[in-house]
Amino acid sequence: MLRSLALAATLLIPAAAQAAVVSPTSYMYYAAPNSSGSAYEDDTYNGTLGQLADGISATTDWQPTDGFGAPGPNVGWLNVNPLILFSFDTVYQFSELVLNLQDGKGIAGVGLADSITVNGLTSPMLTGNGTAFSGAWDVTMDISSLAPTSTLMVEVHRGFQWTFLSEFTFSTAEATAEVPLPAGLPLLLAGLGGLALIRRRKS
Ligand SMILES: [Ca+2]
Ligand SMILES: [Ca+2]
Repeated sequence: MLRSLALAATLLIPAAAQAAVVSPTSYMYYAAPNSSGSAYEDDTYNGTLGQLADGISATTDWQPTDGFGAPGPNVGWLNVNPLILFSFDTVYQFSELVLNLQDGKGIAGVGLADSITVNGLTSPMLTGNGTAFSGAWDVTMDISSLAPTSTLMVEVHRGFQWTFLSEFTFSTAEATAEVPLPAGLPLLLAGLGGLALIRRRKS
């Protein structure tokens, strides 16, 4: 019976151990975007969620989408490090942060950040997307060494006057919230029942 239990448990583990994207339930600014006299705002932010966690990343240079007052996907900060607190529905063991930002090579003062700090953990220097000016860029940061938490304080260390960000995507090592016990329990019981039946037939 112990071996059957171990086998059933093994069969269940792959479904419970897959990495998963978790969305924050809210975020707030400790360093607000530049909204005075510019259009580079968090256009859908309602005090809880907005453009930084809506699943939409910028795919081009910011100028056609955000320039001249257009409500594009980017949120811009001028001469300050973006500082944002993200909150989640429960405690997670996070594994990865993917940040979409503009690598503008300093054109019009817009450029890649130097590094990112998450709950005190600082990334290596960001290297950007080569020598050509091509706008949007995803950078991936390993945050698997952080202690399990339900809040992440993110500081983006600016490299130029303007820092343009469009999306934060957080992943967890284990999809604990995706496999609730009521869904897993019947599977376990069915597995144990089937194994017991096989054993009975063999003997
Ligand atoms: Ca977005
Ligand atoms: Ca915007």
